[in-house]
Amino acid sequence: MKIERAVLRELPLRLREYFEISSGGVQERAVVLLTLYGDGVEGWGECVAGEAPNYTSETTTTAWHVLTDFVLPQVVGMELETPGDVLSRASWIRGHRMAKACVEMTAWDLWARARNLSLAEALGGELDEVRVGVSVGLKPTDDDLMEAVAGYVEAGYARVKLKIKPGRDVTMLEAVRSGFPGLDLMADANSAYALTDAPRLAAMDELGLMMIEQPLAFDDYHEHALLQKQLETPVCLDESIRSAADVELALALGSCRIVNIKPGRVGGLSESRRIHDLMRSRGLPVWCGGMLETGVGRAHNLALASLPGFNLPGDISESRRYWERDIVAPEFVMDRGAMRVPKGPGIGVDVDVDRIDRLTTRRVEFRA
Ligand code: OSB
Ligand code: MG
Repeated sequence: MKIERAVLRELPLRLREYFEISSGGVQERAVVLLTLYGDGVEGWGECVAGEAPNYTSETTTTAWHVLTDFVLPQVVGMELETPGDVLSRASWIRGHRMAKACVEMTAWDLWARARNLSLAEALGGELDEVRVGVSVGLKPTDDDLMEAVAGYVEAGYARVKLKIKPGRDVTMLEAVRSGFPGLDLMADANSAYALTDAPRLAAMDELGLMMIEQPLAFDDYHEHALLQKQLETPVCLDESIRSAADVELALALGSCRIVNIKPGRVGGLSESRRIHDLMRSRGLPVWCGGMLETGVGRAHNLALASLPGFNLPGDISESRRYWERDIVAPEFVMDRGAMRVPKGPGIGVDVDVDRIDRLTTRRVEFRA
């Protein structure tokens, strides 16, 4: 199929709650959405870059620049055999995986719709529903955190992830653990620690955490390997993993035992599937991360998480955990800790284009 047209939009959307991680916080999201057209259908995708470069070096602004000045002009007009082909003309571009992933994921939706397949089917997904968890941001006090966790446990989430940083860690986690003894619980440091903090991180071994996510530097493998040797709790890498090659390196060094896959971070769904296949072939678990997406990005994540190797609950929470009102219909809801994978063509949800157009603050269009 030929990619005939692309429309890139940016719109502000306010999270219901301020979300804080060790490296910064956000409430006003700048949502970047791409639409690709071809064969009488359209595909939708979302760029997961944040507003500030505190998770990876990309931002919504760098993604906008790379998409409009380099990637989209090369992609529009090209013929696709498989969705992954869309990036063949962009392979000379170093980095900018979130920008590239946005195009690749949109091409997957387009391609699946043109074949009347759900995105999950197109990817080889097997599960009809996926177990999901929730990621809870840093809160000012332990009381605030306990209240938030109680609400999510009540809602039925299959596991709870708590953001940590030095000073908001062992004591805070102990409080949550004693309040919720049987809860599937994990911690995410977003690179807030140094190897010299190993004893502090080892103190968390007593808490029965499923894993500690990205304790050390975003670009480090060696020190994560040295740390993993000192911990019983599995290390899960997030920020450090940009590709299947990175996973090979991390496994060879012993830097982690679990990998979080975010298609936006690794350059798209094709690379996500390679990571899934690699981890599965080693008998190691993966789970799908999230980037505070709207329903568009969430739909992509959910389809990916229907692959059989996603054996731990993902950061794929209900629409209402993020937004007063989502931009897709139906909104994403959970039933007893699980979310149904949409069965309709492509991402399987309707995108509210009228509302998106009303909210859009910048828009660029490319035609073949
Ligand atoms: O580290 O997983 C992370 C959000 C923004 C940046 C980094 C992370 C997160 C989350 C949110 O944890 C997960 C979600 O989308 O629910
Ligand atoms: Mg993380």
